[in-house]
Amino acid sequence: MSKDSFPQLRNNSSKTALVEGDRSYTYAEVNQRIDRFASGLLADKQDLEEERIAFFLPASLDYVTTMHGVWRAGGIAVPLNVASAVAELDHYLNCASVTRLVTSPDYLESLQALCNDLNVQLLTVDEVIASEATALPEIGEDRRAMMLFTSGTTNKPKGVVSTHKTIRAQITTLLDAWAWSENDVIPLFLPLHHIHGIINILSCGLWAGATVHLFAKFDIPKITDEVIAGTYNVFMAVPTIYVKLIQYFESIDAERVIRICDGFRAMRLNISGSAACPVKLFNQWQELTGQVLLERYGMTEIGMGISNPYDGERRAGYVGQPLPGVQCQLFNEDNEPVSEEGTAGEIRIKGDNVFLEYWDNEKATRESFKDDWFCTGDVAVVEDGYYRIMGRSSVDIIKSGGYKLSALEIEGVLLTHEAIVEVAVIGVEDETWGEAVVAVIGLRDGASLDYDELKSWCDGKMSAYKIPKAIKIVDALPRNAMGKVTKPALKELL
Ligand code: MCA
Ligand code: AMP
Repeated sequence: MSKDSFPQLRNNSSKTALVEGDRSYTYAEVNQRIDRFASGLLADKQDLEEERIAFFLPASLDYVTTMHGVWRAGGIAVPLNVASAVAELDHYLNCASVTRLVTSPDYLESLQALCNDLNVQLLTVDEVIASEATALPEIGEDRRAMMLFTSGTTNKPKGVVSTHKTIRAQITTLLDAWAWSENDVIPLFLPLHHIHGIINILSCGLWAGATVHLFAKFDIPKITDEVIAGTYNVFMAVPTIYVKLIQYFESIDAERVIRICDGFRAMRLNISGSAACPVKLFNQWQELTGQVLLERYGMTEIGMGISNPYDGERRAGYVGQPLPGVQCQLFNEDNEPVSEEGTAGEIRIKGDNVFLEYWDNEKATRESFKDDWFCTGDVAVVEDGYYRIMGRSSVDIIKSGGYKLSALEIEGVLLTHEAIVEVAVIGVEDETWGEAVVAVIGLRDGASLDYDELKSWCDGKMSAYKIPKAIKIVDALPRNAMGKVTKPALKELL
Protein backbone atom coordinates (compact mmCIF):
# COMPACT_ATOMS: atom_id res chain seq x y z
CA MET A 1 0.00 0.00 0.00
CA SER A 2 1.30 3.44 -0.82
CA LYS A 3 2.65 5.74 1.84
CA ASP A 4 -0.50 7.85 2.09
CA SER A 5 -2.64 4.90 3.18
CA PHE A 6 -3.62 4.47 6.84
CA PRO A 7 -2.28 7.95 7.71
CA GLN A 8 -2.51 7.60 11.49
CA LEU A 9 -0.39 4.45 11.38
CA ARG A 10 2.17 6.05 9.09
CA ASN A 11 2.30 9.19 11.27
CA ASN A 12 2.99 7.15 14.39
CA SER A 13 0.13 8.87 16.17
CA SER A 14 -0.05 8.50 19.93
CA LYS A 15 -3.77 7.89 19.77
CA THR A 16 -5.16 4.48 20.78
CA ALA A 17 -5.63 2.26 17.74
CA LEU A 18 -6.55 -1.08 19.26
CA VAL A 19 -7.97 -2.31 22.53
CA GLU A 20 -7.59 -6.03 23.23
CA GLY A 21 -8.87 -7.19 26.62
CA ASP A 22 -7.29 -4.91 29.21
CA ARG A 23 -4.44 -3.83 26.91
CA SER A 24 -4.44 -0.98 24.45
CA TYR A 25 -2.00 -0.05 21.71
CA THR A 26 -1.28 3.30 20.09
CA TYR A 27 -1.00 3.79 16.35
CA ALA A 28 2.75 4.32 16.82
CA GLU A 29 3.17 1.01 18.66
CA VAL A 30 1.18 -0.88 16.09
CA ASN A 31 3.01 0.80 13.21
CA GLN A 32 6.45 -0.01 14.55
CA ARG A 33 5.48 -3.61 15.25
CA ILE A 34 4.17 -3.95 11.68
CA ASP A 35 7.46 -2.65 10.26
CA ARG A 36 9.45 -5.11 12.35
CA PHE A 37 7.14 -7.95 11.35
CA ALA A 38 7.44 -7.03 7.65
CA SER A 39 11.23 -6.89 8.04
CA GLY A 40 11.24 -10.33 9.65
CA LEU A 41 9.09 -11.77 6.87
CA LEU A 42 11.46 -10.39 4.26
CA ALA A 43 14.63 -11.59 6.02
CA ASP A 44 17.15 -11.21 3.20
CA LYS A 45 14.60 -10.65 0.41
CA GLN A 46 13.82 -7.22 -1.06
CA ASP A 47 10.16 -7.96 -1.73
CA LEU A 48 7.91 -10.97 -1.09
CA GLU A 49 6.75 -10.74 -4.73
CA GLU A 50 3.19 -11.81 -3.89
CA GLU A 51 4.13 -14.84 -1.80
CA ARG A 52 0.98 -16.10 -0.11
CA ILE A 53 1.23 -15.79 3.64
CA ALA A 54 -1.76 -17.24 5.47
CA PHE A 55 -2.69 -16.47 9.06
CA PHE A 56 -4.85 -18.29 11.54
CA LEU A 57 -5.37 -15.67 14.22
CA PRO A 58 -8.38 -14.31 16.12
CA ALA A 59 -8.99 -10.56 16.24
CA SER A 60 -5.83 -9.29 17.97
CA LEU A 61 -2.80 -7.05 17.73
CA ASP A 62 -1.09 -10.06 16.14
CA TYR A 63 -3.75 -10.23 13.43
CA VAL A 64 -3.30 -6.54 12.54
CA THR A 65 0.48 -6.86 12.65
CA THR A 66 0.39 -9.83 10.29
CA MET A 67 -2.11 -8.40 7.80
CA HIS A 68 -0.29 -5.07 7.44
CA GLY A 69 3.13 -6.70 7.69
CA VAL A 70 2.36 -8.94 4.71
CA TRP A 71 1.06 -5.92 2.77
CA ARG A 72 4.17 -3.85 3.51
CA ALA A 73 6.51 -6.69 2.57
CA GLY A 74 4.79 -7.23 -0.79
CA GLY A 75 2.99 -10.50 -0.03
CA ILE A 76 -0.61 -11.59 -0.45
CA ALA A 77 -2.41 -11.80 2.89
CA VAL A 78 -4.62 -14.89 3.27
CA PRO A 79 -6.59 -14.57 6.54
CA LEU A 80 -8.15 -17.88 7.51
CA ASN A 81 -11.32 -18.68 9.39
CA VAL A 82 -10.30 -19.69 12.92
CA ALA A 83 -13.47 -21.82 13.12
CA SER A 84 -12.45 -23.91 10.09
CA ALA A 85 -12.23 -27.66 10.13
CA VAL A 86 -8.88 -29.15 9.07
CA ALA A 87 -10.25 -30.33 5.70
CA GLU A 88 -11.30 -26.75 4.93
CA LEU A 89 -7.88 -25.38 5.89
CA ASP A 90 -6.27 -27.99 3.69
CA HIS A 91 -8.23 -26.63 0.73
CA TYR A 92 -7.38 -22.97 1.45
CA LEU A 93 -3.66 -23.61 1.93
CA ASN A 94 -3.47 -25.81 -1.14
CA CYS A 95 -5.55 -23.61 -3.39
CA ALA A 96 -3.52 -20.49 -2.56
CA SER A 97 -0.16 -22.35 -2.63
CA VAL A 98 0.59 -20.87 0.76
CA THR A 99 4.23 -21.08 1.82
CA ARG A 100 4.03 -19.77 5.39
CA LEU A 101 1.24 -19.90 7.97
CA VAL A 102 1.35 -17.49 10.92
CA THR A 103 -0.54 -18.34 14.09
CA SER A 104 -0.45 -17.94 17.87
CA PRO A 105 1.20 -20.45 20.26
CA ASP A 106 -2.28 -21.80 21.17
CA TYR A 107 -2.81 -23.29 17.73
CA LEU A 108 0.68 -24.58 16.91
CA GLU A 109 -0.05 -28.13 17.97
CA SER A 110 -3.32 -28.49 16.09
CA LEU A 111 -1.91 -27.03 12.85
CA GLN A 112 1.49 -28.72 12.78
CA ALA A 113 0.48 -32.02 11.13
CA LEU A 114 -1.42 -30.25 8.33
CA CYS A 115 1.49 -27.89 7.69
CA ASN A 116 3.93 -30.81 7.59
CA ASP A 117 1.74 -32.59 5.03
CA LEU A 118 1.51 -29.52 2.84
CA ASN A 119 5.08 -28.40 3.33
CA VAL A 120 3.96 -25.08 4.78
CA GLN A 121 6.18 -23.37 7.33
CA LEU A 122 4.26 -22.78 10.57
CA LEU A 123 5.34 -19.73 12.59
CA THR A 124 4.19 -17.55 15.44
CA VAL A 125 4.15 -13.76 15.15
CA ASP A 126 6.92 -13.47 17.72
CA GLU A 127 9.10 -15.82 15.72
CA VAL A 128 8.78 -13.61 12.65
CA ILE A 129 9.25 -10.18 14.23
CA ALA A 130 12.74 -8.78 13.61
CA SER A 131 14.56 -6.93 16.38
CA GLU A 132 14.82 -3.86 14.14
CA ALA A 133 12.93 -2.59 11.13
CA THR A 134 14.81 -2.66 7.84
CA ALA A 135 14.07 -1.01 4.48
CA LEU A 136 10.72 -2.06 3.06
CA PRO A 137 9.79 -2.19 -0.63
CA GLU A 138 7.58 0.28 -2.53
CA ILE A 139 4.41 -1.60 -3.36
CA GLY A 140 2.48 -0.50 -6.46
CA GLU A 141 -1.28 -0.10 -6.04
CA ASP A 142 -1.99 -2.67 -8.75
CA ARG A 143 -0.20 -5.42 -6.89
CA ARG A 144 -2.23 -8.28 -5.39
CA ALA A 145 -2.78 -7.74 -1.65
CA MET A 146 -5.35 -10.10 -0.17
CA MET A 147 -7.15 -13.35 -0.85
CA LEU A 148 -10.45 -14.20 0.86
CA PHE A 149 -12.28 -17.44 0.30
CA THR A 150 -15.90 -17.30 -0.74
CA SER A 151 -18.42 -20.03 -1.40
CA GLY A 152 -20.04 -20.13 -4.78
CA THR A 153 -22.17 -22.55 -6.71
CA THR A 154 -19.14 -24.78 -7.20
CA ASN A 155 -18.16 -27.39 -4.67
CA LYS A 156 -15.12 -25.72 -3.08
CA PRO A 157 -14.68 -22.06 -2.04
CA LYS A 158 -12.72 -19.85 -4.44
CA GLY A 159 -9.97 -17.38 -3.54
CA VAL A 160 -11.08 -13.79 -4.23
CA VAL A 161 -7.99 -11.68 -4.93
CA SER A 162 -8.00 -7.93 -4.36
CA THR A 163 -5.23 -5.48 -5.10
CA HIS A 164 -4.05 -2.63 -2.89
CA LYS A 165 -6.09 -0.32 -5.11
CA THR A 166 -9.22 -2.43 -4.60
CA ILE A 167 -8.81 -2.28 -0.85
CA ARG A 168 -8.17 1.47 -0.88
CA ALA A 169 -11.32 2.05 -2.95
CA GLN A 170 -13.42 -0.18 -0.69
CA ILE A 171 -12.24 1.66 2.42
CA THR A 172 -12.24 5.26 1.25
CA THR A 173 -15.77 5.24 -0.15
CA LEU A 174 -17.06 4.12 3.26
CA LEU A 175 -15.04 6.70 5.19
CA ASP A 176 -16.98 9.45 3.44
CA ALA A 177 -20.33 7.70 3.11
CA TRP A 178 -20.57 6.78 6.78
CA ALA A 179 -18.76 9.87 8.13
CA TRP A 180 -15.95 7.99 9.87
CA SER A 181 -13.73 10.14 12.08
CA GLU A 182 -10.90 9.70 14.52
CA ASN A 183 -13.42 10.19 17.34
CA ASP A 184 -15.08 6.89 16.50
CA VAL A 185 -14.86 3.87 18.78
CA ILE A 186 -16.21 0.57 17.46
CA PRO A 187 -16.33 -3.01 18.73
CA LEU A 188 -15.13 -5.73 16.36
CA PHE A 189 -16.50 -9.20 17.09
CA LEU A 190 -17.18 -10.46 13.57
CA PRO A 191 -14.87 -13.07 12.07
CA LEU A 192 -11.79 -11.64 10.38
CA HIS A 193 -11.77 -13.66 7.17
CA HIS A 194 -14.55 -11.63 5.54
CA ILE A 195 -14.96 -8.11 4.18
CA HIS A 196 -17.44 -7.08 6.87
CA GLY A 197 -14.92 -7.48 9.70
CA ILE A 198 -11.75 -6.76 7.71
CA ILE A 199 -12.73 -3.76 5.58
CA ASN A 200 -15.88 -2.19 7.01
CA ILE A 201 -14.79 -2.29 10.64
CA LEU A 202 -11.07 -2.92 11.11
CA SER A 203 -9.63 -1.19 8.05
CA CYS A 204 -12.05 1.74 7.98
CA GLY A 205 -11.46 2.20 11.70
CA LEU A 206 -7.68 2.21 11.40
CA TRP A 207 -7.65 4.38 8.26
CA ALA A 208 -9.89 6.94 9.97
CA GLY A 209 -7.70 7.01 13.08
CA ALA A 210 -10.51 5.61 15.20
CA THR A 211 -10.23 3.09 18.07
CA VAL A 212 -11.18 -0.52 17.44
CA HIS A 213 -12.01 -2.82 20.37
CA LEU A 214 -11.14 -6.41 19.46
CA PHE A 215 -13.16 -9.43 20.62
CA ALA A 216 -12.34 -13.02 19.72
CA LYS A 217 -16.08 -13.76 19.59
CA PHE A 218 -19.47 -12.13 20.00
CA ASP A 219 -19.41 -11.98 23.78
CA ILE A 220 -22.81 -10.44 24.56
CA PRO A 221 -22.38 -9.71 28.29
CA LYS A 222 -18.97 -8.05 27.84
CA ILE A 223 -19.94 -6.07 24.77
CA THR A 224 -23.22 -4.87 26.27
CA ASP A 225 -21.37 -3.80 29.46
CA GLU A 226 -19.30 -1.51 27.26
CA VAL A 227 -22.42 -0.30 25.46
CA ILE A 228 -23.86 0.68 28.85
CA ALA A 229 -20.58 2.42 29.72
CA GLY A 230 -20.90 4.52 26.55
CA THR A 231 -17.62 3.18 25.13
CA TYR A 232 -18.79 2.88 21.52
CA ASN A 233 -20.36 5.36 19.16
CA VAL A 234 -20.57 3.10 16.10
CA PHE A 235 -21.83 -0.48 15.88
CA MET A 236 -21.77 -2.73 12.81
CA ALA A 237 -23.16 -6.25 12.65
CA VAL A 238 -25.04 -8.86 10.68
CA PRO A 239 -28.82 -9.11 11.27
CA THR A 240 -28.38 -12.28 13.38
CA ILE A 241 -26.41 -10.24 15.93
CA TYR A 242 -29.30 -7.77 16.36
CA VAL A 243 -31.69 -10.74 16.71
CA LYS A 244 -29.40 -12.28 19.32
CA LEU A 245 -29.24 -8.98 21.23
CA ILE A 246 -33.03 -8.80 21.30
CA GLN A 247 -33.17 -12.44 22.48
CA TYR A 248 -30.65 -11.54 25.19
CA PHE A 249 -32.86 -8.63 26.30
CA GLU A 250 -35.61 -11.19 26.89
CA SER A 251 -33.36 -13.11 29.29
CA ILE A 252 -32.15 -10.24 31.52
CA ASP A 253 -33.81 -7.83 33.92
CA ALA A 254 -35.69 -4.83 32.55
CA GLU A 255 -33.36 -2.31 34.19
CA ARG A 256 -30.32 -3.68 32.32
CA VAL A 257 -32.25 -3.73 29.05
CA ILE A 258 -33.02 -0.03 29.46
CA ARG A 259 -29.39 0.79 30.16
CA ILE A 260 -28.17 -1.19 27.15
CA CYS A 261 -30.78 0.37 24.87
CA ASP A 262 -29.79 3.83 26.12
CA GLY A 263 -26.20 2.97 25.25
CA PHE A 264 -27.22 2.16 21.69
CA ARG A 265 -29.46 5.24 21.53
CA ALA A 266 -26.48 7.48 22.26
CA MET A 267 -24.41 6.10 19.34
CA ARG A 268 -24.05 8.01 16.10
CA LEU A 269 -24.58 4.96 13.86
CA ASN A 270 -25.80 1.35 13.85
CA ILE A 271 -25.29 -0.60 10.61
CA SER A 272 -26.72 -3.91 9.44
CA GLY A 273 -25.52 -5.93 6.48
CA SER A 274 -24.20 -9.16 4.95
CA ALA A 275 -27.73 -10.53 4.80
CA ALA A 276 -31.22 -9.10 4.47
CA CYS A 277 -32.41 -7.17 7.50
CA PRO A 278 -36.09 -8.10 7.96
CA VAL A 279 -38.41 -5.09 8.27
CA LYS A 280 -39.66 -6.51 11.57
CA LEU A 281 -36.12 -6.45 12.97
CA PHE A 282 -35.50 -2.92 11.63
CA ASN A 283 -38.65 -1.73 13.42
CA GLN A 284 -37.94 -3.62 16.64
CA TRP A 285 -34.46 -2.12 16.84
CA GLN A 286 -35.81 1.36 16.28
CA GLU A 287 -38.47 0.91 18.95
CA LEU A 288 -35.95 -0.40 21.46
CA THR A 289 -33.03 1.92 20.84
CA GLY A 290 -34.26 4.78 18.69
CA GLN A 291 -31.59 3.78 16.15
CA VAL A 292 -32.65 3.68 12.52
CA LEU A 293 -30.47 0.86 11.19
CA LEU A 294 -28.43 1.80 8.14
CA GLU A 295 -28.65 -1.23 5.87
CA ARG A 296 -26.12 -1.72 3.11
CA TYR A 297 -25.32 -4.38 0.51
CA GLY A 298 -21.92 -5.88 -0.26
CA MET A 299 -20.07 -8.92 -1.46
CA THR A 300 -16.57 -10.34 -1.03
CA GLU A 301 -15.80 -9.58 -4.69
CA ILE A 302 -16.84 -5.90 -4.52
CA GLY A 303 -16.67 -4.74 -0.91
CA MET A 304 -19.67 -2.52 -0.31
CA GLY A 305 -21.79 -1.64 -3.33
CA ILE A 306 -25.05 -0.08 -2.22
CA SER A 307 -25.90 1.76 0.99
CA ASN A 308 -28.69 3.65 2.63
CA PRO A 309 -27.67 7.25 3.29
CA TYR A 310 -25.96 8.45 6.44
CA ASP A 311 -27.95 11.67 6.19
CA GLY A 312 -31.38 11.20 4.74
CA GLU A 313 -34.02 8.50 4.72
CA ARG A 314 -32.90 4.98 5.70
CA ARG A 315 -35.67 2.86 4.29
CA ALA A 316 -36.63 -0.45 5.93
CA GLY A 317 -36.30 -3.41 3.56
CA TYR A 318 -34.10 -1.47 1.12
CA VAL A 319 -30.34 -1.22 0.75
CA GLY A 320 -30.26 2.33 -0.61
CA GLN A 321 -28.26 3.64 -3.56
CA PRO A 322 -24.87 2.83 -5.14
CA LEU A 323 -21.96 4.21 -3.14
CA PRO A 324 -19.76 6.94 -4.67
CA GLY A 325 -17.22 5.38 -7.03
CA VAL A 326 -19.34 2.25 -7.49
CA GLN A 327 -21.10 1.83 -10.83
CA CYS A 328 -24.18 -0.30 -10.49
CA GLN A 329 -26.59 -1.48 -13.18
CA LEU A 330 -29.41 -4.02 -13.23
CA PHE A 331 -29.58 -6.40 -16.21
CA ASN A 332 -32.48 -8.58 -17.34
CA GLU A 333 -32.21 -12.21 -18.41
CA ASP A 334 -31.58 -11.13 -22.02
CA ASN A 335 -28.49 -9.33 -20.82
CA GLU A 336 -30.03 -5.91 -21.42
CA PRO A 337 -29.73 -3.05 -18.94
CA VAL A 338 -32.92 -2.41 -16.98
CA SER A 339 -33.50 1.29 -16.51
CA GLU A 340 -37.09 1.61 -15.43
CA GLU A 341 -38.07 1.40 -11.79
CA GLY A 342 -40.03 -1.64 -10.65
CA THR A 343 -38.38 -4.11 -13.05
CA ALA A 344 -36.11 -6.69 -11.47
CA GLY A 345 -32.65 -7.48 -12.74
CA GLU A 346 -29.29 -8.88 -11.72
CA ILE A 347 -26.99 -6.42 -9.96
CA ARG A 348 -23.77 -5.88 -11.92
CA ILE A 349 -20.94 -3.76 -10.64
CA LYS A 350 -17.93 -1.86 -12.04
CA GLY A 351 -15.38 0.30 -10.25
CA ASP A 352 -12.04 0.29 -8.47
CA ASN A 353 -13.78 -1.56 -5.63
CA VAL A 354 -14.15 -4.71 -7.76
CA PHE A 355 -11.72 -7.61 -7.15
CA LEU A 356 -9.04 -8.61 -9.64
CA GLU A 357 -9.60 -12.34 -10.11
CA TYR A 358 -10.40 -15.69 -8.57
CA TRP A 359 -7.03 -17.14 -7.68
CA ASP A 360 -5.75 -19.67 -10.19
CA ASN A 361 -9.18 -19.92 -11.78
CA GLU A 362 -9.25 -18.01 -15.01
CA LYS A 363 -12.42 -19.74 -16.16
CA ALA A 364 -14.43 -18.71 -13.09
CA THR A 365 -13.06 -15.16 -13.35
CA ARG A 366 -14.02 -14.89 -17.03
CA GLU A 367 -17.49 -16.30 -16.42
CA SER A 368 -18.22 -13.89 -13.59
CA PHE A 369 -17.76 -10.78 -15.79
CA LYS A 370 -19.92 -9.72 -18.74
CA ASP A 371 -18.71 -6.71 -20.75
CA ASP A 372 -16.50 -5.72 -17.82
CA TRP A 373 -19.42 -5.76 -15.39
CA PHE A 374 -19.04 -8.10 -12.42
CA CYS A 375 -22.18 -10.23 -12.18
CA THR A 376 -23.18 -10.57 -8.53
CA GLY A 377 -25.91 -13.20 -8.93
CA ASP A 378 -28.15 -11.04 -6.72
CA VAL A 379 -31.47 -9.88 -8.09
CA ALA A 380 -32.79 -6.44 -7.16
CA VAL A 381 -35.37 -3.88 -8.10
CA VAL A 382 -35.33 -0.09 -7.76
CA GLU A 383 -38.41 1.48 -6.16
CA ASP A 384 -38.69 5.20 -5.51
CA GLY A 385 -34.97 5.55 -6.03
CA TYR A 386 -33.95 2.82 -3.57
CA TYR A 387 -32.62 -0.66 -4.36
CA ARG A 388 -34.39 -3.63 -2.82
CA ILE A 389 -32.63 -7.02 -2.87
CA MET A 390 -35.06 -9.72 -3.98
CA GLY A 391 -32.81 -12.74 -3.55
CA ARG A 392 -30.14 -14.70 -5.33
CA SER A 393 -30.35 -16.26 -8.75
CA SER A 394 -28.93 -19.55 -7.38
CA VAL A 395 -30.74 -21.76 -4.86
CA ASP A 396 -27.39 -23.32 -4.05
CA ILE A 397 -26.22 -20.28 -2.13
CA ILE A 398 -27.41 -20.09 1.47
CA LYS A 399 -26.94 -17.09 3.77
CA SER A 400 -26.92 -18.18 7.38
CA GLY A 401 -25.85 -15.94 10.26
CA GLY A 402 -24.28 -13.68 7.63
CA TYR A 403 -22.13 -16.49 6.24
CA LYS A 404 -22.46 -17.40 2.60
CA LEU A 405 -22.57 -21.16 2.27
CA SER A 406 -22.50 -23.43 -0.75
CA ALA A 407 -25.19 -26.11 -0.60
CA LEU A 408 -23.06 -28.18 -2.97
CA GLU A 409 -20.02 -28.03 -0.70
CA ILE A 410 -22.08 -29.32 2.25
CA GLU A 411 -23.70 -31.99 0.07
CA GLY A 412 -20.22 -33.10 -1.04
CA VAL A 413 -19.22 -33.76 2.57
CA LEU A 414 -22.51 -35.46 3.54
CA LEU A 415 -22.25 -37.81 0.58
CA THR A 416 -19.10 -39.28 2.11
CA HIS A 417 -21.25 -40.63 4.98
CA GLU A 418 -21.66 -44.37 4.47
CA ALA A 419 -25.44 -44.38 5.09
CA ILE A 420 -26.23 -41.56 2.64
CA VAL A 421 -26.84 -42.26 -1.04
CA GLU A 422 -28.34 -38.96 -2.08
CA VAL A 423 -28.72 -35.59 -0.44
CA ALA A 424 -29.91 -32.10 -1.21
CA VAL A 425 -29.07 -29.18 1.06
CA ILE A 426 -31.33 -26.16 1.17
CA GLY A 427 -31.68 -22.94 3.14
CA VAL A 428 -34.93 -22.63 5.07
CA GLU A 429 -36.18 -19.29 6.36
CA ASP A 430 -35.24 -18.82 10.00
CA GLU A 431 -35.88 -15.91 12.34
CA THR A 432 -32.47 -16.00 14.05
CA TRP A 433 -30.14 -17.12 11.27
CA GLY A 434 -31.89 -15.66 8.22
CA GLU A 435 -31.70 -19.07 6.64
CA ALA A 436 -31.01 -22.37 8.41
CA VAL A 437 -29.24 -25.26 6.69
CA VAL A 438 -31.47 -28.31 6.21
CA ALA A 439 -30.44 -31.57 4.51
CA VAL A 440 -32.93 -33.81 2.73
CA ILE A 441 -31.43 -37.27 2.67
CA GLY A 442 -32.01 -40.56 0.88
CA LEU A 443 -30.46 -43.52 2.72
CA ARG A 444 -28.77 -46.67 1.52
CA ASP A 445 -31.12 -49.71 1.70
CA GLY A 446 -31.45 -50.92 5.26
CA ALA A 447 -29.48 -47.99 6.72
CA SER A 448 -30.75 -45.65 9.43
CA LEU A 449 -29.51 -42.27 10.57
CA ASP A 450 -30.49 -40.03 13.42
CA TYR A 451 -29.81 -36.32 13.62
CA ASP A 452 -27.47 -36.29 16.62
CA GLU A 453 -25.37 -39.03 15.09
CA LEU A 454 -25.02 -37.05 11.86
CA LYS A 455 -24.25 -33.84 13.74
CA SER A 456 -21.37 -35.39 15.64
CA TRP A 457 -20.12 -37.10 12.46
CA CYS A 458 -20.00 -33.63 10.81
CA ASP A 459 -17.87 -32.23 13.64
CA GLY A 460 -14.35 -31.64 12.41
CA LYS A 461 -15.41 -32.13 8.80
CA MET A 462 -16.91 -28.66 8.36
CA SER A 463 -17.22 -25.40 10.31
CA ALA A 464 -20.05 -25.56 12.88
CA TYR A 465 -22.22 -23.02 11.03
CA LYS A 466 -22.34 -25.29 7.96
CA ILE A 467 -23.62 -28.34 9.86
CA PRO A 468 -27.31 -28.96 9.01
CA LYS A 469 -29.65 -27.82 11.77
CA ALA A 470 -32.22 -30.42 10.77
CA ILE A 471 -32.49 -33.40 8.46
CA LYS A 472 -35.40 -34.96 6.64
CA ILE A 473 -35.13 -38.55 5.52
CA VAL A 474 -37.01 -39.33 2.28
CA ASP A 475 -37.43 -42.42 0.12
CA ALA A 476 -36.24 -40.54 -2.94
CA LEU A 477 -35.41 -36.93 -3.76
CA PRO A 478 -37.89 -35.23 -6.11
CA ARG A 479 -36.39 -34.96 -9.60
CA ASN A 480 -37.54 -33.29 -12.80
CA ALA A 481 -37.80 -34.93 -16.22
CA MET A 482 -34.08 -34.36 -16.76
CA GLY A 483 -33.30 -36.28 -13.56
CA LYS A 484 -32.21 -33.13 -11.74
CA VAL A 485 -33.16 -32.58 -8.10
CA THR A 486 -35.69 -29.75 -7.93
CA LYS A 487 -34.73 -27.85 -4.81
CA PRO A 488 -37.75 -25.53 -4.56
CA ALA A 489 -39.95 -28.67 -4.44
CA LEU A 490 -37.94 -29.90 -1.45
CA LYS A 491 -39.16 -27.07 0.72
CA GLU A 492 -42.65 -28.45 0.36
CA LEU A 493 -41.51 -31.75 1.86
CA LEU A 494 -40.44 -30.09 5.11
C1 MCA B 1 -23.70 -21.11 14.68
N1 MCA B 1 -24.70 -21.92 15.04
C2 MCA B 1 -25.62 -21.96 14.09
C3 MCA B 1 -25.15 -21.11 13.07
N2 MCA B 1 -23.95 -20.59 13.46
N3 MCA B 1 -26.80 -22.60 14.00
C4 MCA B 1 -27.53 -22.41 12.88
N4 MCA B 1 -27.11 -21.63 11.85
C5 MCA B 1 -25.94 -20.96 11.93
N5 MCA B 1 -25.56 -20.16 10.92
C6 MCA B 1 -24.82 -22.68 16.27
C7 MCA B 1 -23.53 -23.42 16.58
O1 MCA B 1 -23.48 -24.65 15.89
C8 MCA B 1 -23.64 -23.59 18.07
O2 MCA B 1 -24.54 -24.64 18.32
C9 MCA B 1 -24.32 -22.29 18.52
O3 MCA B 1 -25.00 -21.79 17.36
C10 MCA B 1 -23.33 -21.26 18.98
O4 MCA B 1 -22.32 -21.11 17.99
P1 MCA B 1 -21.41 -19.82 17.92
O5 MCA B 1 -20.51 -19.90 16.75
O6 MCA B 1 -20.83 -19.58 19.27
O7 MCA B 1 -22.54 -18.78 17.63
P2 MCA B 1 -22.48 -17.29 17.80
O8 MCA B 1 -21.21 -16.79 18.40
O9 MCA B 1 -23.75 -16.88 18.44
O10 MCA B 1 -22.41 -16.88 16.24
C11 MCA B 1 -23.35 -16.17 15.67
C12 MCA B 1 -22.71 -15.04 14.89
C13 MCA B 1 -21.80 -15.66 13.80
C14 MCA B 1 -21.87 -14.17 15.81
C15 MCA B 1 -23.81 -14.25 14.28
O11 MCA B 1 -22.59 -16.50 12.97
C16 MCA B 1 -21.09 -14.62 13.00
O12 MCA B 1 -20.08 -14.05 13.41
N6 MCA B 1 -21.62 -14.30 11.80
C17 MCA B 1 -21.08 -13.21 10.99
C18 MCA B 1 -20.46 -13.73 9.77
C19 MCA B 1 -19.90 -12.59 8.93
O13 MCA B 1 -19.15 -11.74 9.39
N7 MCA B 1 -20.29 -12.56 7.70
C20 MCA B 1 -19.87 -11.55 6.82
C21 MCA B 1 -19.60 -12.18 5.53
P3 MCA B 1 -24.30 -25.73 19.45
O14 MCA B 1 -24.44 -24.89 20.71
O15 MCA B 1 -25.41 -26.71 19.23
O16 MCA B 1 -22.93 -26.26 19.22
S1 MCA B 1 -20.43 -11.38 4.26
C22 MCA B 1 -19.44 -10.14 3.80
O17 MCA B 1 -18.39 -9.88 4.33
C23 MCA B 1 -20.08 -9.29 2.74
C24 MCA B 1 -19.03 -8.59 1.94
C25 MCA B 1 -21.00 -8.27 3.39
O18 MCA B 1 -21.93 -7.81 2.74
O19 MCA B 1 -20.76 -7.97 4.55
P1 AMP C 1 -20.31 -12.90 0.72
O1 AMP C 1 -20.07 -13.68 -0.48
O2 AMP C 1 -20.15 -13.64 1.98
O3 AMP C 1 -19.53 -11.69 0.63
O4 AMP C 1 -21.81 -12.51 0.72
C1 AMP C 1 -22.31 -11.58 -0.19
C2 AMP C 1 -23.76 -11.82 -0.37
O5 AMP C 1 -24.47 -11.47 0.82
C3 AMP C 1 -24.36 -10.96 -1.43
O6 AMP C 1 -24.12 -11.49 -2.71
C4 AMP C 1 -25.83 -10.95 -1.03
O7 AMP C 1 -26.46 -12.11 -1.50
C5 AMP C 1 -25.76 -11.01 0.49
N1 AMP C 1 -25.97 -9.69 1.11
C6 AMP C 1 -25.06 -8.82 1.58
N2 AMP C 1 -25.67 -7.75 2.12
C7 AMP C 1 -27.00 -7.94 1.97
C8 AMP C 1 -28.17 -7.20 2.32
N3 AMP C 1 -28.10 -6.05 2.97
N4 AMP C 1 -29.38 -7.72 1.99
C9 AMP C 1 -29.47 -8.91 1.36
N5 AMP C 1 -28.41 -9.65 1.01
C10 AMP C 1 -27.19 -9.19 1.32
